[in-house]
Amino acid sequence: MSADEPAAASTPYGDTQMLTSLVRLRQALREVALPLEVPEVEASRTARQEMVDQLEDYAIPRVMTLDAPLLAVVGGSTGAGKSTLVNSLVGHRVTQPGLLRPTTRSPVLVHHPDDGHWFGQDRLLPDLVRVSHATDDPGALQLVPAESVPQGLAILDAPDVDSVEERNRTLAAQLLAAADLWLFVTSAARYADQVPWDFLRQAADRSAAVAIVLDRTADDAVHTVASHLARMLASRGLKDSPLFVVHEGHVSDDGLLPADHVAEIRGWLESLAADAVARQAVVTQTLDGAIRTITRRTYPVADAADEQVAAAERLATEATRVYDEAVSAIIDATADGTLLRGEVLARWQEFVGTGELLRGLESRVGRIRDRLVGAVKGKPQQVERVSVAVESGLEMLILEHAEAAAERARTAWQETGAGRALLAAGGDDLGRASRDLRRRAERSVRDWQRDVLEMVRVQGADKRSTARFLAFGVNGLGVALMVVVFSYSAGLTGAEVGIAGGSAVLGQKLLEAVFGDQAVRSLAERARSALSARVTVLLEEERVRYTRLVDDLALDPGAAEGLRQASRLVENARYAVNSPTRDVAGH
Ligand SMILES: Nc1nc2c(ncn2[C@@H]2O[C@H](COP(=O)(O)OP(=O)(O)O)[C@@H](O)[C@H]2O)c(=O)[nH]1
Ligand SMILES: [Mg+2]
Repeated sequence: MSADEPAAASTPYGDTQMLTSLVRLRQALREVALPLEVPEVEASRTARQEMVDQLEDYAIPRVMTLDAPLLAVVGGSTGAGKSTLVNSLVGHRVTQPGLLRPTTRSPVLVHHPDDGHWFGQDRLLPDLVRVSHATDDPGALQLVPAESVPQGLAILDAPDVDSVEERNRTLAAQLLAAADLWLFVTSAARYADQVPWDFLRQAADRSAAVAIVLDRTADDAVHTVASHLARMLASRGLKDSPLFVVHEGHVSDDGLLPADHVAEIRGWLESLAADAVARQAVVTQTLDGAIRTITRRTYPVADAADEQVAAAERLATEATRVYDEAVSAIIDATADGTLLRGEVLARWQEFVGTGELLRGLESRVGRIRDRLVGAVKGKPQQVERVSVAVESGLEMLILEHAEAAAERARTAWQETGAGRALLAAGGDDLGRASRDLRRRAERSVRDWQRDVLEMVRVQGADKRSTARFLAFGVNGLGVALMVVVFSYSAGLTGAEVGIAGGSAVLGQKLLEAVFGDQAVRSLAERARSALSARVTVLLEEERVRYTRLVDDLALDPGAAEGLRQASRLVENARYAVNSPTRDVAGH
């Protein structure tokens, strides 16, 4: 036996370029976030996890310790004879055979006593706790030293690939992904089953070294089954895999088959263990295949990461669009005369009076002014009523639009799985305006009214004592300015004067009489943009309830490219390893 020959020392796989690039790839895979429920995301998550697992369980520790013993993992269907085969190869019972099974059982790894240090916790399969006795813990790996196992080779009895227990199936897959060599056991009864072939197809895809064991097959069926099986293997890319037949035999009370039934396969394993070059070839084939497959599989995961970023952007854009529209709709409605109806108009008319005041408005400004003064005088509580009507009119307008926007944003998000999941996670009823919006809108509208009064006050600083200013007062001029703002874009002038428009024009004339045309235009402009700003802020807080859900995902738009880059570095390292310009010693 030559197991401790330093074969790996001369293997280019052992160089640091490969190791560092694999570690970096694992990191990049871990960093890719796939939180949004877009179509097919579950498959991407699974793929990513499988790759991380295989890097941690196998590829990285394998590259670090290339001269570790070859690990043969015995896999296959329930009752195929795996455990009996392992016991028979070892020569005594090391693993529990039988059809009556506990729901889970920790896998058993049998190795030569001198090889024990290769299988510590920090090596292959680091998440399986090493134990020295049989347990029912599927998170444990039982290590069994046995003199009869050749140095340089270890055998692992894996759970059934088709176990009724999902945990067992997952563990079987994890263990096979960490194998240097698959010893895949099947039987006459099971060799055509779908599940084992799904596994074998994966092995073929990643060029894992596979040996097939046809077990528990009656002598008279061996020829037919073996030739059929060989054809199936050939057509599935496994024609180079050796096929061993273990004839159905009497199982001893110790659970062992007669030694000669397993002699051929035992001899093959021993010669592999003894031949450092052949053993290294098996390890390298499987390792290289695993690494090649992982690099290839990172690209769809990177695409999935891009898709996450795109989906997040679509959701945020959708919510933003809905709320932008709501802001525009509110701002339009505050300027197109919409607000000069109902309550606001009625209160305003009470304040300024109507009818005869409107008649001849254009031609007799001076006289109207006098009459207005007369009409306004002594009615301070009516100014207050206009102000209250404006306040509730604006609030209602804002609430209605916020309510409709919330509903529309929810409807838009409901259309995709990603949106639905975010809405569900969002907890609060996002389809409604937020509960404190009414309170915030109230405050905001009052603040705006204060803004307007302040503008009037500042504008009138040098006119405080004029008769006109005094006649209307800051409050009276303030509501007039609000009314002017509400008709701002309506173009309600001259010949088109209706009742609402006429009232607005009246407000405008009133202001002009005090401040002059130019000043009124600028006041109206400023009052209007102050209102727009406040509405924008209010609705922004409503929108953020949606976009925060997306922002909280903290998706990194560069993650996908980072992953592709990491994958390319591994490919480069593989190329360097496999490059024909490199001699055997890896120089
Ligand atoms: N007669 C006979 N029984 C076998 C043979 N191999 C396995 N068995 C029995 O089949 C059952 C299942 O075998 P086991 O090794 O536990 O299969 P596993 O599920 O693949 O591990 C056990 O009761 C074994 O004793 C064989 O070659 N001949
Ligand atoms: Mg078993």
